[in-house]
Amino acid sequence: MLTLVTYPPAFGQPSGSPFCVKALYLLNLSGLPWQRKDTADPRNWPKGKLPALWVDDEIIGDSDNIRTWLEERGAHFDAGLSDLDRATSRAFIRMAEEHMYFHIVLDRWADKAVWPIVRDTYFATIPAFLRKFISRGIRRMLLRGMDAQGLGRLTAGERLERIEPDLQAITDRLWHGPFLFGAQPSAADASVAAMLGAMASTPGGTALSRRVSQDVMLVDYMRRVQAALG
Ligand SMILES: N[C@@H](CCC(=O)N[C@@H](CS)C(=O)NCC(=O)O)C(=O)O
Repeated sequence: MLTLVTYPPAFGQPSGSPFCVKALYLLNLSGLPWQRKDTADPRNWPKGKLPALWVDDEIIGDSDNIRTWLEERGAHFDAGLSDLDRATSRAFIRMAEEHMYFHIVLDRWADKAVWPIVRDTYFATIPAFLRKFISRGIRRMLLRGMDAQGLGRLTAGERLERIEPDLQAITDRLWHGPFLFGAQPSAADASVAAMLGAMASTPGGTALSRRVSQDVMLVDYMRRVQAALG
């Protein structure tokens, strides 16, 4: 049996981590039977991150490696896509995971009004009297990383302007079909819908969560992916 090690559900999403949601969507798309094991502590898993796929005595870390592992065993996530669409799909996945994702991180970890809600959800298993102390160092390190990456230096307004073309690119594709690359869900939907779901569900009513959750086209799309792969 395949076991997906994942962060627990949060904010109405199947997991607090969009990468875990992506892995869960890919597993459902593969058609293989699997089960989940929830943990809030990533330290003992590959690279200290989640998701991970646990298969007998093998542990595959990283959602990209999980995708490759499933494909090597027969999963066809991009069945029916042309070479051109497969190339575009790759770029959409990178856009989602290497750009959109960091907007979610900043929305959740940098916003002073949102952070206490996120902290009490992500670190719920740590006793309340220790939670602030333990999470403070983790938050400081993460925000330092975002500052070095660059997006952390933008104001919330500048971030919203920066993300808008990504959301437009997704919407442009959705004018042409129910999923990003046609009538059936494919690998890009797993990544993109997971990131959109996380954006929309960030608590505290941030500008980004409002932008995504009030966009009828994106909301309908997330519902379709959830119905097909969730
Ligand atoms: N490239 C990885 C990214 C996974 C990732 O960044 N996971 C985050 C949660 S969204 C994590 O576990 N972070 C824990 C940490 O950095 O300490 C993937 O695709 O699986």
